[in-house]
Amino acid sequence: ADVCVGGRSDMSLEGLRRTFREHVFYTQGRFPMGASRNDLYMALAYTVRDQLLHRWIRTVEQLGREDIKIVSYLSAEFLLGPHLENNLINLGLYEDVRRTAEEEGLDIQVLFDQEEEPGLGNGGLGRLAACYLDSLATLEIPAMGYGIRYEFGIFDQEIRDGWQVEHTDQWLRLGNPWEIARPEITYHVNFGGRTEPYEDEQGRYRVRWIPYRTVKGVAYDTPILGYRVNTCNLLRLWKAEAVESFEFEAFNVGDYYGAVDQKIYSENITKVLYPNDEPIQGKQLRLEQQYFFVSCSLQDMVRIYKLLGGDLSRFSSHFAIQLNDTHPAIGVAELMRLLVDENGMDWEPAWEVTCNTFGYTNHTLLPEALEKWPVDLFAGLFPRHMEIIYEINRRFLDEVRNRFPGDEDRVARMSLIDESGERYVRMAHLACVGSHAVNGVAELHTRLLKEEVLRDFYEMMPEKFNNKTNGVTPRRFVVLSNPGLSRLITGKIGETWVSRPEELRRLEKFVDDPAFREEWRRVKLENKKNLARLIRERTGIEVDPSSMFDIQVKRLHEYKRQHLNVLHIIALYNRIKQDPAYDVCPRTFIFGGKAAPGYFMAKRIIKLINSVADVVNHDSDVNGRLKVVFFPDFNVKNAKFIYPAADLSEQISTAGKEASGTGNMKFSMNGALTIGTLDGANVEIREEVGAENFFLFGLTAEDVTSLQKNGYQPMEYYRSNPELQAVIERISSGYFSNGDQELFSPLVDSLLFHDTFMLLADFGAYMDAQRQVEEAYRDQERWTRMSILNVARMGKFSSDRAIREYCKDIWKVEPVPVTLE
Ligand code: DL6
Repeated sequence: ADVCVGGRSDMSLEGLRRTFREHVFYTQGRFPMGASRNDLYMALAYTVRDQLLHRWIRTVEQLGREDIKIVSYLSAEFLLGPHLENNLINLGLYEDVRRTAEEEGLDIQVLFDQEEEPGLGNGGLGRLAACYLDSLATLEIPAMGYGIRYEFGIFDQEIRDGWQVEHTDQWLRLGNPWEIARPEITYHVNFGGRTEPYEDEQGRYRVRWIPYRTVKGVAYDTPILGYRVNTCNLLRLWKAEAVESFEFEAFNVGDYYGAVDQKIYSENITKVLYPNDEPIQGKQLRLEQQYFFVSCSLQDMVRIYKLLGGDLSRFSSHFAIQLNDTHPAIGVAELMRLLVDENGMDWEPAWEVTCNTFGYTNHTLLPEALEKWPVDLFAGLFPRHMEIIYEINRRFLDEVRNRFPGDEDRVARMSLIDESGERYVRMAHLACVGSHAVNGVAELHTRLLKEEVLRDFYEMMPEKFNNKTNGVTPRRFVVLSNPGLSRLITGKIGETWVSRPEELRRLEKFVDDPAFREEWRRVKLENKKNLARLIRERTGIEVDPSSMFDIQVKRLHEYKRQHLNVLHIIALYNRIKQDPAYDVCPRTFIFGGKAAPGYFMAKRIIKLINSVADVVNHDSDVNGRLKVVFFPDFNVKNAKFIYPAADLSEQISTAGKEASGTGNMKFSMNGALTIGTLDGANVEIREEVGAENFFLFGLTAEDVTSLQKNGYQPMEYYRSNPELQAVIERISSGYFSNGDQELFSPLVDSLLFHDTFMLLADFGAYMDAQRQVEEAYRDQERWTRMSILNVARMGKFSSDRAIREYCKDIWKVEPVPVTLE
């Protein structure tokens, strides 16, 4: 502690000012006058990081106790978003630093804008991991996140001529002040080659792996501070590098270019984040990424545990490892390899340790997203793991046969190897078998997992299954994003709601207070003006902040049905064209989200949105009453302007397809009302906020299944609904594509002849629900009331609640408060 007093951990304003100046000079090498915006941002980031390090070191000391259990969150994605503002809030320094910066003539917002976001995730799954890190630290749970330090995160999206254009995300270009490289923490990760049996000193049968190639993983650590606590956990991301000895070997025999090739090949492993929503089956590099980070992480845990003098047979009492989807599921085989091959344990105790250590969270029901790897590819890269998986499978299928004698169909369905055609390793089955807990991410999703996707597993081991409805952090998504609303709430009920959002319920008693409602609307209007400004800057489109902001931001996917939203817009447009005096409620439709670069239909939906925008926004009959905007490059950084500005949140996926959704929670926490289907967490949001404060429409998951079974005919819906016909006709006539009838024909054909996601079946109900939205919005007093009740009743969806449930039911861990002295 002495080192820190009066040093860079001095939290007084004078101390912070001094540290900042020192960083401008000594870290960035600038006189204040010559400092660029980036220099100033870096200096402020280092000043804040100094505060974190102090807490971090104290936290790590706690982690070094053998009697403490640590959560290890293994995730191929962490979609963190910018750190600076969040850390200032969590430290309680935001206001002081903002004011001090102002006194120094600096606009802190400009410095926030300077920060490159670490976009190390695709969407919901990666952002969930980031919310969970925030909550783990806030709840003072000793925890580590383990993942991949992608050199290029999720691509930057530009909209050019209405189409998505992808650009490499060079987030590390100007340096990353939040990470600390740990070149001394490295592990070797092997690939390929063969295995060889041998006898150990005790004469026991053993296997060794003789790999073909080896890559080195280097640790990069990022501190994750909790809200107003001293706990500062660790996010450890791995970067792949060449193993020096290999390079030198090649170099010494004169093969200089061979040596360089080897280096490039090794570094490729952590080069780029793969998009989801694209088939990944053949992508060897993706499988290498998964094994690479899992192996480094498990080796790290084993090293830490041994350092503490732990006995590996008790490994699961020190580490609870959560598999964030199946991406790290190979960890089950890798931990077995480390315990059995590398540490001489026998199979049975090693298996017990493994199962007690792992928990598995499933995040998708879509069959195409369930990972499976061709056996040849898998065995070629991981010959030893393949053997281990065969052995796990052999023992597991014996159990299945014991429990269900004569049921060979079931055995084939449950096998870790899919042998129905080309042979595949089923990663979800490996994760289920090797974990003591399996969870879905919303009640409906967990139920469907039990009834459908993992039904056989549920029947055999029901005790493993449980639900953990997702949550989001109110720090980033309310306090940071919506300071106006946060001030208003705190003014009424005090600030404890930030860490105990169930207290938001106390807002309910102000719901009929006209002055409070007035203030509520004023805050929303300010947020809408801010977003309107940003929209003008980014797209050149002028929007009216007094119109209803109807927003759908999320990854582009057919099951999320952005195109259903477009059908509604075109229907309203048609009504205006038919009767320019039609009394439409003025609305601004805002879309945002990235499409996987190889996802043809999703990219065409973006083009359709922009094409409809071009026509609607410039039509004099519409006269500005409807506006359509595609907000480019939706990410965590600009999300903070979007959620707080929404009046209406579009959560319109086909029932049974969205595992949970988390955007739905972020909108509602910021006072938007939801129009949505009974899908994912929408079901629970509606239960919480009250059916009367939620615009429900559409088929249920059961309806979807039975329609599918009975032969769904989209044409029937088309024929019986003239308004729908007119909408489709508008598109296929080339009206939105300068007469080009081909441009959108793949979309139209897919709707009319397949309509896998049942837009046509839901169109009528969606139009009706939108009419109710319009009616409610016209009565601003009623709308405000509904909005307040949404915020007041969203406490359940804090990630703190979700993490408390994981701690109690799955990880069996307790808070360990950290003191600074
Ligand atoms: O659980 C987080 C998030 C859910 O909210 C979304 O509903 C779900 O689609 C998403 N799943 C994925 C699956 N990717 N893979 N594999 O991103 O998880």
